[in-house]
Amino acid sequence: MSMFCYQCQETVNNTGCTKVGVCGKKPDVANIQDLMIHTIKGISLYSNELNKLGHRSEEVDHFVLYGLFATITNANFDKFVFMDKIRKGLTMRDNLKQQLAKVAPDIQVPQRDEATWFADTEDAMEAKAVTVGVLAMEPEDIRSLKQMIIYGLKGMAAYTHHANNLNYEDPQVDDFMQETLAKLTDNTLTVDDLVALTLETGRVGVQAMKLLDDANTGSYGHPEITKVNLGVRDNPGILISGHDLKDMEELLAQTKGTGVDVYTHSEMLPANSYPAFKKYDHFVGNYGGSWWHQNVEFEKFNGPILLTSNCLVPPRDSYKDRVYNTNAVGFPGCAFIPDRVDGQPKDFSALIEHAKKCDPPEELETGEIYGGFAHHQVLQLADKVIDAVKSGAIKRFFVMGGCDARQNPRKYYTDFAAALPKDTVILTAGCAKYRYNKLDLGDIGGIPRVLDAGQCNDSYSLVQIALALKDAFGLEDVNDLPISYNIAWYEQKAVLVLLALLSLGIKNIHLGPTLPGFLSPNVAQVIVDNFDLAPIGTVDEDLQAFMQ
Ligand code: SF4
Ligand code: SF3
Repeated sequence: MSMFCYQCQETVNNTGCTKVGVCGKKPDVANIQDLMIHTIKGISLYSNELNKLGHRSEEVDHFVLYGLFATITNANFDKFVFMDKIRKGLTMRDNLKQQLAKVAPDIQVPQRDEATWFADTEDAMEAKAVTVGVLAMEPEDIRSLKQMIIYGLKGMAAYTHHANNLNYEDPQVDDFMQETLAKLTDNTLTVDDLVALTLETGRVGVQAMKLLDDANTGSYGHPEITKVNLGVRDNPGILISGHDLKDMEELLAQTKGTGVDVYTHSEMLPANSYPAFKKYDHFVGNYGGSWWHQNVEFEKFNGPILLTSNCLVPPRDSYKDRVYNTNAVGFPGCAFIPDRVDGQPKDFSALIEHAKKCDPPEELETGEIYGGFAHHQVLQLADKVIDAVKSGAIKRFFVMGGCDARQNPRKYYTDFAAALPKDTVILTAGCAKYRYNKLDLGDIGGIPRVLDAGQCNDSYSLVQIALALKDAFGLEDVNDLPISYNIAWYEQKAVLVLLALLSLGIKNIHLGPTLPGFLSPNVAQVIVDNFDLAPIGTVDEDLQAFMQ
């Protein structure tokens, strides 16, 4: 076994990637990512104590976020980026240690390996990395819970990073991440301790998603109902993917008047519905489908592509020189756009000049799809929605958010959406929607049958909508609403979304296309028993169960 990773839904045989990742992650990268997590745990052992004493550091907060975010599935494949960060991380850890010794000499941080190890050469780091992987955690149930918590933290870090880019910070969220990372170094924690910490991760996850919702809507306005163009124009273009709206804003501002058009890909689709972006004439619409189509679609786009977060598929040589990464995204040999310095915008001039030399995008499709059904917009339609429920025109809502991915069983979600009775409405968020957002499912009295709240983090919007409906119908329990949850997961942001839903007491969620491979049989049973979480079955069986 040259690596071990089971953090995403496509892990080999739903048990673990041991030779190379299905995602394309090589063993040396997988192992060094494990060492990155080990490093931020060591930092957190000290920073957690300093945070409690009021000696907080934004630099530490952002470093810890980076370590979590960059190790998320399909974010960063560059071993040397991680080695460089780990060196910096060890210096940061030792500085924090000295600072703590000065301000609170009585506090004894447990001298666990995370707090003391050191390596600076590539060989020494690689030798260390293979000793700190997932399987080093024993026994199985403890490993399962600890890893689930780390995956939740990775999702939390990604969302918090995007919020931070918009100058929205929540120290409580950062404190929680560091406190939790510090706790995870403790080998005396019991299953009960870790179950409680899992739910707490979900609770703070709601707070992190709210932070990003506040950041996005506070900066760019509330998404509004929008018909998004799927076709192309005959100017050269830049394609922007991922989740970071600050990058979107700066790219649109810098491309204005250059003759270069801008298109969204995958999880950037919801940017089309924000008032602040709709005003740009050269913002043409959305190109293509969800992330895993990029090998074909990036090829055909012809122009440069900006990846602002996961999911990056290892690029083909034929278009690799057109792939630009930023934030936590990285791939050896691809260009990287550095972070903002002193609040100045990022410099996208290299992409713009590159685009000018490229052909316009090849047309993939034509037409339009609806977007913009985030909480503010839906609540403006609340009377119409409530009347439709009361009159029986809408019988049930199906929350079908989450992730998309490559494998054939995900056809289930297309078939499920198509098979739903005509008096049902799908509430969606995340790239899972691409399995059904181009089907012609019609509308109910002018309300489209697929209401797209936005990116995966906008699952927060779906929760807000559910809570508002609960109040409108005078219900005590959100589980009494005619809403069913049929969630698709792939990477760790979806893990956070799931933990957030569980922490809100939402029961009877169906999760697919498989339950996570990182759940040990006992841990899976605890979740199934306490939350009625179920795997998906066949479309017919599930429809029957949901409609009962
Ligand atoms: Fe395998 Fe997923 Fe890990 Fe990639 S991220 S190595 S596919 S489990
Ligand atoms: Fe998709 Fe990667 Fe998860 Fe934000 S882009 S939902 S998989």
